[in-house]
Amino acid sequence: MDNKELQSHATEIRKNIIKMVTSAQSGHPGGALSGTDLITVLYFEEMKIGPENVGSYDRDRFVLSKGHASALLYGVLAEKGLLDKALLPSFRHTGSPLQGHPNMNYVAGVDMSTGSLGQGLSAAVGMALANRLDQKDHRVYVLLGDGECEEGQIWEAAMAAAHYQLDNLCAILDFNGLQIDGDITAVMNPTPFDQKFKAFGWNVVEINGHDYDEIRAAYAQARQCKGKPTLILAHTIKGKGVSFMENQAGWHGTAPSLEQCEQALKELEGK
Ligand SMILES: Cc1ncc(C[n+]2csc(CCOP(=O)(O)OP(=O)(O)O)c2C)c(N)n1
Ligand SMILES: [Mg+2]
Repeated sequence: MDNKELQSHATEIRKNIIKMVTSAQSGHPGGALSGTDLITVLYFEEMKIGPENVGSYDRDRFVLSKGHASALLYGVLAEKGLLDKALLPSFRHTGSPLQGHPNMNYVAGVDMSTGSLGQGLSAAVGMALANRLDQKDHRVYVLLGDGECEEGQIWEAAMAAAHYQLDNLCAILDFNGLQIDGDITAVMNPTPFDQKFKAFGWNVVEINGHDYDEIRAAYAQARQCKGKPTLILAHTIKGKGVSFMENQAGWHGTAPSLEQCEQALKELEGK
């Protein structure tokens, strides 16, 4: 797929993120927008997943460890044709399958229920191990937040993944520099990520998380790396694509007003 097509899917997903959070008047736009380009390339180029195999055991898996970015997951599943777009306006409403934190029992294509930060990498390690025991060759991908890496469980899972040489596991770290209360280095500094993951025995690839060529190359490198799990350390901008949300911790978990929603959609449409 060429970069223009990827860009057009990413724009659709970003618009749907804004619409969902506005319709619910709650949710997490900042971290959903920062991860959009990474996850667009993942679903549209890298993962073997589509309407034909979504129910199959043998397909690639994705764990949204930073489960608060659920609007991104629902957005990409809908864009890929795995989720009915008509459901998106019910995001975070009572009775909707599209809860604020993704529930694998409600939505086909949600591969792990997440939201309590720190747990998704452990789940992905389990999936990757099971996969090997079953002699299957599908791959497991997991999106981590940088603030999330302040959780100790992340590092236990990182240790286990390298110990078991899980080269079928690829973690993507959405390195936007901010968590709920501001700068990650001020809250509880989890950096330097590259040195830490390397010391834990991982293959580390550092990229610009909004550059499609770099994202594509990083997924290919991860696939080719043998004997180690891969971390894609992706530098991103929280709130990417909406000028007044970019790099603002205040937009971590705030819903736009109707006027702000309109302005954001105009910007995303390039008007
Ligand atoms: C165990 C746990 N503690 C606290 C929270 C509340 N919480 C939700 S999002 C968030 C910050 C996450 O920051 P980061 O991982 O950097 O996410 P991103 O910037 O990608 O949105 C926190 C503390 C939670 N969901 N789970
Ligand atoms: Mg962050």
